[in-house]
Amino acid sequence: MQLAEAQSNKPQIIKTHVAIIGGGPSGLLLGQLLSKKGIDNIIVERVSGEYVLGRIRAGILEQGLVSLLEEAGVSERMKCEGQVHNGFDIGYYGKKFHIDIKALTGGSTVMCYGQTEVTRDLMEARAASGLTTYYESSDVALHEVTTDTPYVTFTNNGQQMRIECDYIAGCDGFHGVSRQTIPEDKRTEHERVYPFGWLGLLSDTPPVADELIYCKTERGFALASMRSPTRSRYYIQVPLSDKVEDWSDEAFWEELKRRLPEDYAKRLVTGPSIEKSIAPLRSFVCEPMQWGNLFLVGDAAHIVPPTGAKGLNLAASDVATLYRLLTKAYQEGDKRAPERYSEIALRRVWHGERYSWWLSNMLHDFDEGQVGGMEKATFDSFMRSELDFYLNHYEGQQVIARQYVGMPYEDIA
Ligand code: FAS
Ligand code: PHB
Repeated sequence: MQLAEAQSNKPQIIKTHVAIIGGGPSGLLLGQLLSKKGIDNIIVERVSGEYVLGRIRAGILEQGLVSLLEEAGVSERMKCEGQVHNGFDIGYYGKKFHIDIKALTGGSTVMCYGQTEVTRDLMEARAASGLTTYYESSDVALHEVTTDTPYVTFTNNGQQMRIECDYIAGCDGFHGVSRQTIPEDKRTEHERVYPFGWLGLLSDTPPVADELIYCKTERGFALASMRSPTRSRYYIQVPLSDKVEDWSDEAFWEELKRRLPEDYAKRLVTGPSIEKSIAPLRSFVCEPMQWGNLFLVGDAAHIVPPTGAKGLNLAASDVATLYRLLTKAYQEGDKRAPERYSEIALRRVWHGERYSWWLSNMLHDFDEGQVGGMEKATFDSFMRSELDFYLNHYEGQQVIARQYVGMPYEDIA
């Protein structure tokens, strides 16, 4: 064996406090916050940074996430370019209801600022901090996570690598390796796969309204969102059997017009799509969210249908909990603090899961014969009446608004 080959097969060993698997928003935000507390960390990411930025995902940030980005020192551009939203509309079979979240919650609002931009800001801050990220890594594997000396092995640029650390944060999304590291008989996975998907379109056209519009119609769900005053993000519910190539831009715009309230449909500005994709919808929770010194964060532990704009925001509350507990361990010597992560994180995760499942049931058209153990027509009638009640009562609108802005983060005493 050549010397060079022998060297590349001999793992290069690096040490850090926390090894972070995944360089999406969860991993990047956790890394930035830990670094601010003097807790060293390394990110191992499977794809390139450009590929991560190419994913078009979430658009609504809860106040909790906005505050975390401020704490991480990466909120400047968001404050300049993001748009504070005080409410949103719900179109209900052509009727329009305005949910004034600011009035209904005593002042809370949400920030409209794309996940792509959050990720870009975090990447730039990480690079500026000189923190290490190994992009385009393969064969990532987690080892001895239930001991005090866990480690991560992977291949990067042909070199075998080994990170020796105190803790591993599994921020590697739904298809990552971290959740699989928890023995199957030690984890419980809850799942609901929805019988439809969201066909999303991004266009450099002015948004049809200043705030979001969620639509429930006989033809199915639609959502009008945005990324800036010149860039719009739209979604329509489609059958799972649809393929994105089945949908021309023109067909998309025509269907969206049929689902928007009439006054919005009339003023919709259409244009060429710059991105178009179909996302499947599922509710998913893995319990527990930790195993020894491995902690699952964000989509690695849970998935929500995007109806309630909770996916990215639940990832953020996981990060908030984990970083504060790890800070107690390193700065206060409270080595048992991280043991509380899963219990605390799951309380807020289940709130977000139920809210997203509940809104999805009310706002979508279920075209499967049996839903919830009853005929589709019966389920539709129940859901139509439920949404009608919540929209037509102040207390009902308060319930919708309270969770849309996000439940408070638990104090970590
Ligand atoms: P992510 O999946 O974003 O990041 C995980 C990272 O880990 C990825 O970069 C991946 O490459 C990497 N990785 C995977 N396996 C690895 C391995 N073995 N080793 C190293 N790295 C590995 N949420 C909303 O609120 N609103 C929306 O509209 C919305 N739309 C969505 C559309 C789609 C198609 C998807 C998939 C999700 C959507 N979400 C939405 C949810 C989404 O925003 C997530 O909640 C958010 O990306 C969570 O961030 P992370 O936990 O960092 O996971
Ligand atoms: C988005 O802008 O992508 C978005 C906004 C709100 C949602 C889902 C997606 O509930």
